[in-house]
Amino acid sequence: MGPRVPKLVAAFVAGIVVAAVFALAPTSLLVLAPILAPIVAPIPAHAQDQPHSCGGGGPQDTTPQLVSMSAGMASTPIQVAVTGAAGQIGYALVFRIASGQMFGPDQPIALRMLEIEPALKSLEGVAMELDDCAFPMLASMELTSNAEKAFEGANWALLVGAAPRKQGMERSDLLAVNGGIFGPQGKALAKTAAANIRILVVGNPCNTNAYIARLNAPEIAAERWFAMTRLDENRARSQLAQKAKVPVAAISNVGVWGNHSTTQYPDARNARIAGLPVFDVISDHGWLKGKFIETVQKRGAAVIEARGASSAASAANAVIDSVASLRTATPWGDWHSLAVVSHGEYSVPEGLQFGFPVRSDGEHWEVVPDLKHDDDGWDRIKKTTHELLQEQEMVKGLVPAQA
Ligand code: NAX
Repeated sequence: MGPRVPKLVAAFVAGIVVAAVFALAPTSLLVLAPILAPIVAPIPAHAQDQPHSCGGGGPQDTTPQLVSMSAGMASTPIQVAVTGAAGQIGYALVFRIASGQMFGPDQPIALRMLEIEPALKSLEGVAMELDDCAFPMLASMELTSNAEKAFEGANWALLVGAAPRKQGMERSDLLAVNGGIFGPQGKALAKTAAANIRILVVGNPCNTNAYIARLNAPEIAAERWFAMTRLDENRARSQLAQKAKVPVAAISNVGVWGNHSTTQYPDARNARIAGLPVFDVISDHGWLKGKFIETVQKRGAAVIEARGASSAASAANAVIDSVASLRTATPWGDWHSLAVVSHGEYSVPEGLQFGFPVRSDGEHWEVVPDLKHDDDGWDRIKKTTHELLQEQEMVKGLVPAQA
């Protein structure tokens, strides 16, 4: 690593200076906008999000002072539906939404929480605690076990609730049970959500649950559906930062390809540390090609082993990050991970809900084109594609025949 250190330090310092300029002078983004626009184009068109107050410097930026400096007070509440709101991710998530961490501190929130009947009492308790926080921007709460009601007028739907995998359950059983949830929820969204709805599916198996819901809601553009691979990206960024002994903010361009499962491919080949290729900075290439990938793939199980419960706060945090990645412009040259509908990019069959590196201009998104992979990378992408195709086959009966 010897001669690379000065380069690394210089690049990191330069990165901090650029970040500081962006953070301290939001107007510089406006000046740069015309220059950046062609770089992120062409981006598939889809309708705009509700006007919002968040004008920070990128997906990670939720700095309250900057947000309130950059926008006036919004008056119309944004309608945010959260399913499984009394579950452990739900419990970690709704307080952050209500406090303004997802949409900015000036954006009123109407929280629409869906639970199954037996969990409604527990949801009442969550609502009582939300009341007790006296969040200034929490305009209203709807508690219901009726999906159509929960999604009424929703601008965002965060589909967290899902049936857990029980002992002895095959993956196909889990898919069938969850298909029974996500098919009807797709239909309900198509019926009652706002025209500018965007949906993030978290409940597992999230890629295929998103696929099922999307195909049951042909009225909603496919580009409005997302499944969450951001927790995997965040896990990968932390692992790389710890290995390189640099702050996690120095890690960028981490894409997680494919399924949110143990076949996912966290891509260190295209990732960067302080702007430099990871393979130039971390000399332990054996670790990058092996242990790193395996650690990220199996991190969920490792958390369960240690905590006695699956990831909740980190998953809720990744939901906040995912929404921010779509609502704010991706810093120039960077990308984030989201599972989106494939249009055949990187030879991934059309229609799969596939984890890709994605960039956004705050309104529209696109899969980052022209990234290179070595043979191992392509093999891993093929493997995770194969798994998703198998899942697709297993849920054939849960989606309309024409699909
Ligand atoms: P919990 O079991 O704590 O909570 C799930 C909640 O969903 C429960 O309160 C349950 O009553 C509710 N629910 C079940 N069916 C419902 C339905 N039809 N409508 C509305 N609510 C319903 O699980 P939690 O730890 O919160 O995890 C939620 C989901 O996220 C799981 O499927 C989990 O596997 C998945 N995860 C996804 C991650 C990702 O990165 N995509 C990471 C974390 C997590 O593993």
